[in-house]
Amino acid sequence: MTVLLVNPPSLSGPPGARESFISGQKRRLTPQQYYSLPIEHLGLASIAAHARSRGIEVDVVNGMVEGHSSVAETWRAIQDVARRRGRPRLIGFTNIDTFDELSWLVERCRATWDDARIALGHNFATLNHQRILRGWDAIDYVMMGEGEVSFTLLAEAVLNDRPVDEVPGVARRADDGSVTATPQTVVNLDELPWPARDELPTVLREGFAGAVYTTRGCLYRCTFCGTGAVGDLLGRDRYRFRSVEAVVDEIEYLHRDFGLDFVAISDDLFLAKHPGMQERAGRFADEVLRRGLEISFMFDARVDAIGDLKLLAHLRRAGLRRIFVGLETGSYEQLVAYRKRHVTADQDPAARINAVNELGVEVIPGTIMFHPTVRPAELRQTLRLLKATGYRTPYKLFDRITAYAGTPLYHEYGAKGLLTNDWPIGEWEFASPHAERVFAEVKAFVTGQDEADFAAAERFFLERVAEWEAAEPDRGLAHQHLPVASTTAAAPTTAGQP
Ligand code: B12
Ligand code: SF4
Repeated sequence: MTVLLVNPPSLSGPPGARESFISGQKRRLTPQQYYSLPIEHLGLASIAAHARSRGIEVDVVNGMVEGHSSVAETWRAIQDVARRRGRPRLIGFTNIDTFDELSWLVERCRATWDDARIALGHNFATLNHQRILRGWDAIDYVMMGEGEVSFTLLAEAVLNDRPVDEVPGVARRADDGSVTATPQTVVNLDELPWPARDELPTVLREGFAGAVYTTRGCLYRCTFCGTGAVGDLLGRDRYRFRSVEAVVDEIEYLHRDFGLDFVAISDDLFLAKHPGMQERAGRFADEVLRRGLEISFMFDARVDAIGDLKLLAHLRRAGLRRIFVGLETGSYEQLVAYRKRHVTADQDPAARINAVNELGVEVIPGTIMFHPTVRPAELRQTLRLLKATGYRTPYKLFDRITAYAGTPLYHEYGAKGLLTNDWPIGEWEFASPHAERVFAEVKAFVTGQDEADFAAAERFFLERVAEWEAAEPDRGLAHQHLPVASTTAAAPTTAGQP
């Protein structure tokens, strides 16, 4: 009898030439780029730790970290656990954008162990629990929001043949066929055990990063973001944080027991412009320095949170090497459309990036090059921001926005008739055939080469954009774009910018 948690493999590449997540990342990125990428599943690891602390045996099969290159391989790994541990009674799946892989695995589990209970958690499941429970009979429960307490209580109920109707945060089909959900409990993050680190040795061996979380949720509501949408669904008070001391204790433990010398802080929003969050980041640096911890780290921040260079210099002294910044787009109007107002109309994010780079801290850009109504001038401006960071991978030249089911963006595209397929991921088409052509040609150029070179891809990209401009000039749209900073070149950094 066992309890299992499963992350599907998240394959990439075209049908017929599928590759594992790890191989895909290694093909697209240099080791200098992916060393800071955290690929452990901290969510499943945290649920496993909590359940184990209550005496429940939990196994985790993470097809992504185990480097599976087919769902069949993940299925074999699940069967191996069942052979060793016994017939599973409860299987919990997680998913960001792998619903098709997950459905395939769920069908196998259901056909093999017809009395096992099958649950699904994470943002996508939370936001789409109604549709999932109505459409997929093999899935018994959708776990809403954070899973540590709810999954542990569910496991206790299932293993002891008790009813689950009192378990918090569980959506399920009621006897009359309707979907019903129990409210979630809000956990105190400092009371949770640290995540189980079963996957960390593999992650480090493959050259990726170990991670800690220090906050949950987000104060903002960008239209494309699952975190913001879940915050809205479950209540606006979902932004919470751990104490700085507890976080540094955990990092110290990872450094001591796993030899970790770099840690990715995997919060959606480690640093916000709110004075309390700026002060907390300063205390974090104080604590790392006070303990003399020889560790470097990165975190995610918004553009509006990286204005205080004194604070960033202090964090740099404590070990800050990279900041992931969701720049999104060079168009101010588009930032407003995404509800991502991290600059005012007269501010240039490139100026902030340059200032951060000059401190010796790399900026890893989150950019969205293409969306349904993108215009040539926006493509140029987004490229300018991308280049200001100094981060070079040609794959960034054909990023396109994803309309995750359940997000405001998905509903907006649906209402505007832009979706060509609405499940499991919202697929959309371009308003202009020129945009479609630029996107397709740049993608074919980059993916058609074994070792794609950024400079060549950039030239190709700009030539295609120029052709589009010649065929369909932008008239009167210049005001749309963010102003150009006086310095736009990326400063060299000490960490060996790729
Ligand atoms: C690290 C990370 C990654 C890593 C590892 C992913 C992973 N498997 O966790 C990598 C780099 C691989 C990655 C890739 C992607 N990511 Co990512 N990632 C993150 C990040 C920054 C941290 C994750 C984390 O550690 N969270 C902390 C842990 C404790 O929380 P958690 O994982 O959410 O789990 C809790 C609950 O969700 C829930 N839960 C989760 N699963 C389950 C399952 C069960 C059974 C139960 C009961 C509960 C449950 O309980 C957990 C404990 O409370 C998050 C942002 C964030 N802060 O969450 C984005 C985030 C999850 N990623 C996101 C995206 C979009 C992606 C990509 C699609 C990006 C891309 N275009 O390629 C890919 C998809 C990869 C894949 N197929 O899995 C989005 C998802 C948006 C959405 N609609 O849900 C997020 C939220 C960022 C954002 N704000 O937009 N990502
Ligand atoms: S600031 Fe980041 S995490 Fe928060 S809603 Fe926007 S994209 Fe999502």
